[in-house]
Amino acid sequence: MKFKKILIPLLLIIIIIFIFNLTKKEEASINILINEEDIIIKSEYIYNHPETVVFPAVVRSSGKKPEETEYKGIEINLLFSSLGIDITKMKNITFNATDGYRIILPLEEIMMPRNVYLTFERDGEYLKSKKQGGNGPFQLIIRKDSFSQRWIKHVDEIILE
Ligand SMILES: Nc1nc2c(c(=O)[nH]1)N[C@H]1C(S)=C(S)[C@@H](COP(=O)(O)O)O[C@H]1N2
Ligand SMILES: [Mo]
Repeated sequence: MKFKKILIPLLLIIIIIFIFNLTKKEEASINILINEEDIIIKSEYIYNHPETVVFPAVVRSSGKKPEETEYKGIEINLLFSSLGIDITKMKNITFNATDGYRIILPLEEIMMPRNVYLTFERDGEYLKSKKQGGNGPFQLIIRKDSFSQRWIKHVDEIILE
């Protein structure tokens, strides 16, 4: 009988924790690796960065019609320069995602103005994580590449070499 009494409150607590975990905005961060050095960039730094911009993009997702959207993010080379990272000495930049997806971009492509963006908002809403069914919390968008194979979702690590 005593067991029954605690069972219901216990179940309620479990359900509340479960819902809380599904809806809370995750404290996302991105790791930047340069010559063994590991720099952790908190999401707030990117969200509040003075260089963030909103730009139009056409999203092509498998099994769906192309969608005209607006993304908000920061041009990746401006992010690097604001962190005091000189990328001109690098050759390739690797972007890793939490699902194991990876793309490597040559420096020339990164240096192209208004091309490669690290984004965190789509149509005014924060990008949801993979767990929450979204493309975020961070997605790389290459504007001059209309095919979206390289629009890497869930980016969590950038390796400069
Ligand atoms: N992290 C991650 N990003 C990714 C992918 C992926 O599997 N994982 N697939 C790519 C491919 S092949 C395409 S076409 C676009 C859109 O993928 P979707 O059709 O799954 O939305 O995301 C790209 N970015
Ligand atoms: Mo694809």
